[in-house]
Amino acid sequence: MPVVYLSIGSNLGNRYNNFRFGIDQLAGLVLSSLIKESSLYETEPVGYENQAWFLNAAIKIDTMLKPLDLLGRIKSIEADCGRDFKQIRFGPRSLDLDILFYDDHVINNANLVIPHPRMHERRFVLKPLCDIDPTIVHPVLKKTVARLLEELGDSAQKVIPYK
Ligand code: PH2
Ligand code: MG
Ligand code: MG
Repeated sequence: MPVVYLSIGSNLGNRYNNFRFGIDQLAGLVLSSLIKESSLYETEPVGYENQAWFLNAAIKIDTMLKPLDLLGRIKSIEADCGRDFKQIRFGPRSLDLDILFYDDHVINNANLVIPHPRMHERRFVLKPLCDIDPTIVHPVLKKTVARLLEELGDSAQKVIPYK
């Protein structure tokens, strides 16, 4: 079965409850099963700084859903969590579920780009992903996620274990 890694984030409303909701919904997806969850992190906002810190984690699932079907399911989970899709880019969100990798597929669709185009610049994505498996290889950059995390060096972006 295809293996998919996702990033999950929330910085609006009850972050922890939104977060649990997202994971429970992913765990209940048809034709899919949840394989692994990373630890949970509090992370400094990236891209648009004037907003609350996020809770972030990564998860690994396997699924028979095709990428665009999975995307459709994810969008409805986000909507069910009260996500307002008209909000500013990189701004506050109750629940954000992003597909990072879908096996080693490279997809450049108007609605879906995989691997996620900014994941390799984001400590809040790479750190949790490395908890799950540091040896995953990025199919475009041809580097492990551990290597990508290392290459971020000590750039800002605070990522702190959640109590
Ligand atoms: N998501 C964004 C923009 N910035 N910053 C952090 N720390 N965590 C996120 O999940 C995040 C972000 C857009 O989806
Ligand atoms: Mg998203
Ligand atoms: Mg996102």
